[in-house]
Amino acid sequence: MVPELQALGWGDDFDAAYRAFCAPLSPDERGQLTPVRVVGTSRQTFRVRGLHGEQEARLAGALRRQGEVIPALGDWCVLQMGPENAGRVVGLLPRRTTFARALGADNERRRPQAARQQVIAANVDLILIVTTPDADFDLERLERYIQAVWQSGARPALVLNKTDLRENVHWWLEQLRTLGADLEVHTVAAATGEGLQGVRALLAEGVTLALIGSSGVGKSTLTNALLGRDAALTGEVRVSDQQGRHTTTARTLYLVPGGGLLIDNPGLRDIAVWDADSADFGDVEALAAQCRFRKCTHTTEPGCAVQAAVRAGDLSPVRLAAFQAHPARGRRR
Ligand SMILES: Nc1nc2c(ncn2[C@@H]2O[C@H](COP(=O)(O)OP(=O)(O)OP(=O)(O)O)[C@@H](O)[C@H]2O)c(=O)[nH]1
Ligand SMILES: [Mg+2]
Ligand SMILES: [Zn+2]
Repeated sequence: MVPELQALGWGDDFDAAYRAFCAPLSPDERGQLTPVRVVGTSRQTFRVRGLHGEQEARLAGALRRQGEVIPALGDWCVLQMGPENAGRVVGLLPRRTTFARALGADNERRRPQAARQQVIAANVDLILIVTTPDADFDLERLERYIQAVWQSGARPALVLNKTDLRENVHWWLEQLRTLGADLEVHTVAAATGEGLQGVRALLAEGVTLALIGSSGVGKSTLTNALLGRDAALTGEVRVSDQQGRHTTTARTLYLVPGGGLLIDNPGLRDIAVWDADSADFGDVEALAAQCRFRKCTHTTEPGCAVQAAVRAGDLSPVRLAAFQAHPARGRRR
């Protein structure tokens, strides 16, 4: 596999999906295409990175009309190359993981036609939930975050930051351990560099890691420490109530020197998580019933009705990813 793409998180599954996308095209058409990863998003354009470095790209009209499949940060896309920064995203490859938040009723009233979930990041392998030994510390909220991460298909781990502020770090650590025996917990002080080697070790070649947590817990400070440069803006926390100021607003996927990819998210107020128990995948299950194999995993099997529906545009790859990541899925079989 191409090393440049591998460093960006490419894998056999994306490769197979990309080939399938290209298969019906003429060699000429195929020659205009290249796989890219979304490394930055703004309202109208995407920043994408692939074999030809980084560039801005627009979403092809046909894709834009299918509101549900708008590429998100971390997505692998098919880019139709053009003259400088005139590339167009013409395809979205199926996601490995989808970290999304349900949109509130308020948002739905204003944009009734919009998708009911907002994808925060796609194809993230590991999500570090950052908290601090102070007023932010809330085991119940952390538990909700952990659930949300599992639902996304990614693996959760915890980071207790600002340990330089406490003598009794051990006590806080014990509290976090009650959240799960196999849950990895890292204690760090991002501001001083203390304890970072454990987090650094997670950033292997091609691994995508994302940071979530309240505003002010030090996600951007940790990002800068891992990148070795001041890439992300950081902000003081308010003295009055210890709350952060929502410093981070832009969303970027950084390439970490030495390997791995990192997403520094804006502080979450609280995630209205995609409700696991009420999720209804009747449409996907009806398709799955038509697969050739009873134990089909709907990935690469021949005769898979689910993948066929995705290819035909009848089933959104986002929805399939949500179905694949769903914790209750295994139980129903
Ligand atoms: N004492 C101490 N302060 C820290 C540490 N890490 C970060 N801070 C401070 O905490 C404040 C907030 O840090 P940020 O990195 O901006 O927090 P954030 O999580 O990115 O916040 P948002 O972008 O608003 O979500 C800054 O003043 C940092 O200097 C640490 O390890 N120890
Ligand atoms: Mg920040
Ligand atoms: Zn199948």
